[in-house]
Amino acid sequence: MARTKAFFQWLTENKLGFFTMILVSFWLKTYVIYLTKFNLGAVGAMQNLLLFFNPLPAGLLLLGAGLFFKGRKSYWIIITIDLILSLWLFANILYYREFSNFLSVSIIKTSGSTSDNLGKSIVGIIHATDFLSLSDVVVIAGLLASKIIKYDLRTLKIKFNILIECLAVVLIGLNLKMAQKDRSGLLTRTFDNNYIVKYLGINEYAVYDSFKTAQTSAQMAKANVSDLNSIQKFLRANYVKPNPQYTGVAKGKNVLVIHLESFQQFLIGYKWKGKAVTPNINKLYHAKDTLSFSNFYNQVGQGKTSDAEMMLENSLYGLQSGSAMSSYGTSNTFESAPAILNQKAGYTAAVMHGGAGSFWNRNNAYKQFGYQYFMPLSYYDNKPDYYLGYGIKDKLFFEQSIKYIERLPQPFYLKMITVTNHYPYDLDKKNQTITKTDTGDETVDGYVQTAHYLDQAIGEFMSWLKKTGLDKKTLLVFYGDHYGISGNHHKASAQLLKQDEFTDFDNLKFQRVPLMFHMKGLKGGIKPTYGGEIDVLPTLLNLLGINNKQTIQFGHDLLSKQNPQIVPQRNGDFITPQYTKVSGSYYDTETGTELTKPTKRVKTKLTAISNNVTTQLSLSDRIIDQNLLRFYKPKWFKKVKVKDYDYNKEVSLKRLYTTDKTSLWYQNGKKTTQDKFQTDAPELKNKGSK
Ligand code: GP9
Ligand code: MN
Repeated sequence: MARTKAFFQWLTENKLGFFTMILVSFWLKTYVIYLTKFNLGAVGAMQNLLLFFNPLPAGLLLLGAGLFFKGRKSYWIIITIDLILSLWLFANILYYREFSNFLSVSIIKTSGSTSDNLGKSIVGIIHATDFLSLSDVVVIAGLLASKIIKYDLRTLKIKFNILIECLAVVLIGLNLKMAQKDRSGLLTRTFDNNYIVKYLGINEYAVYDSFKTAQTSAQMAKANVSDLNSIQKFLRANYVKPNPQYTGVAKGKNVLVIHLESFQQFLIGYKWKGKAVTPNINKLYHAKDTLSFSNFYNQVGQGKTSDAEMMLENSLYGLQSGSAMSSYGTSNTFESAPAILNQKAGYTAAVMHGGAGSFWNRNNAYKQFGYQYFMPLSYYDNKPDYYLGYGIKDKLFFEQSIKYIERLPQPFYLKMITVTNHYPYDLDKKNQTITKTDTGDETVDGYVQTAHYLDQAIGEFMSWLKKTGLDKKTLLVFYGDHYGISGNHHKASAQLLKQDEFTDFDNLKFQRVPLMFHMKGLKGGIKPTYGGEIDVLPTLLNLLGINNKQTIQFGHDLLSKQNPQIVPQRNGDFITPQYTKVSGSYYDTETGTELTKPTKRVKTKLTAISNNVTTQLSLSDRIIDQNLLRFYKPKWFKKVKVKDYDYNKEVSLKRLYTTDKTSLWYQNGKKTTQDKFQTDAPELKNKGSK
């Protein structure tokens, strides 16, 4: 009893007691808000520990700054700091509720153009419990004003205050170290703001974000229109005419892009224990009305999926480090496929993805790309058994997407991002219909299993397209975004390919991914042209008959006879039909032998290709780093305005569900086509599906 009393006295009459009270309440309140107001997805002991721990070091550092002041001032400065931190928390709770993402400096800066949406959505979404974020400030300030907490006017030793700040810095360092151990590339690859908050905390996120924004604006301030002019000069000099035989063959068709997660080319035709791993995709690859590419490479860097998306829809490269979509997607100007198709040919553009909308900053970047609809995880029914790894399992994803696809006005440009075939390739038992490979490398052996599952999902979706007749009106584009088996598995990769060894050269060849254009009546065939993700947009635009001469794109029509067939990799390596560069060494592409003593003539050629590759990469980087497309104002293209887009589910679905005579639903006699979708997904067994 006496002890409790003494403790209470210490809290209310001692400056350190007061500091401890405010620090602990800030810490615990932040933790409770993490758990209840955000969807940070902490899994495992380490992530949960860091989630609990991370408000403490920042609180200690920031609130501790108030200890340097004297007398009553010190108390009120600490309370003010707490208030600022709490308001930041409060603002994020509201923003998160709507956007599943955290506020960033660029959002706040561009709020002039987004304020309509922000304001509209924030009114009416405040919950009473949101005020928990401010409650401790109010209570403690009240206790102080009503003299229940008494001022302790003694001054703390400066050495002691410095010690507290040092301790905070050490704890922040420790936190960062543990976080990076659990998630390598946390700060450099910029996947998702949720990750930064989960691992490091909401205040550290603010610092990180401000730092990134300052870096970006410094780069942008330097740029002017002449920077763009010199790039345009390079692009004009390297322009090749698209193949006229294919110009407009898919004019007016829907475009349905299917993102095959982590899908490598070697899977096509691959058999395990006598069973084809991807029979449906194999069939598509060989179909007479499919244009397939056998030497098509992924060109992604650290931004993985997001780099693939950046290249496919903008014909701009990803960045040397981090993800362009994450770092620049919120504020940069783009001239992307969805906007081009919308403006030039009246397409409605949509993306469907059964994963978090904030991942790779999609929910912001897609607006700059000009997507009218973005349906992320929140649009999907997510029962406990439906989700795996990064999102809804593919079969369930397709099944649940039907109700949205059939309501899209036609022609549409739709991208569907699958996710089940993602590292670590762990598939739940009931979905396993092929055995794992037996290399003994755990991260490799599940790959055929998830790829097989993805293939089945594609098969189910294809039959729906056929049954509804949508296949006749649609150009399907399939692509693999990047490798599934990284370069750290040489031994297992050799075993999979039944090779004696697996060299760095083999690994570069392993970067091939499928690219297929499939459409009823398309003059197909398997083309050996060397190309990469950067080339998809120019190829697509030619098929759709959209003039592409004025655009700022680094790729070339893959069907063009004059295609230069130089495929840059993000690290400066390259592949051409003749020569390959891997980690600085040159090889003969056909034989794989290293060119140890190239002739002078060959050397000159290699240098020229190398220079072309590095020039392309650095010019593309400049466009993104310095936001150069803001200076690009061709007559035919209107700059995309973020405020024209709203991905709020209710608002979007209301818009989608207004009767549109061009929609599949309308053409099906205003009836759903859901019954035409059949799936063997075990999760839906009791739902009456086959
Ligand atoms: C997540 C998914 C995965 O939404 O697209 O991205 P990745 O890890 O493949 O880059
Ligand atoms: Mn991916």
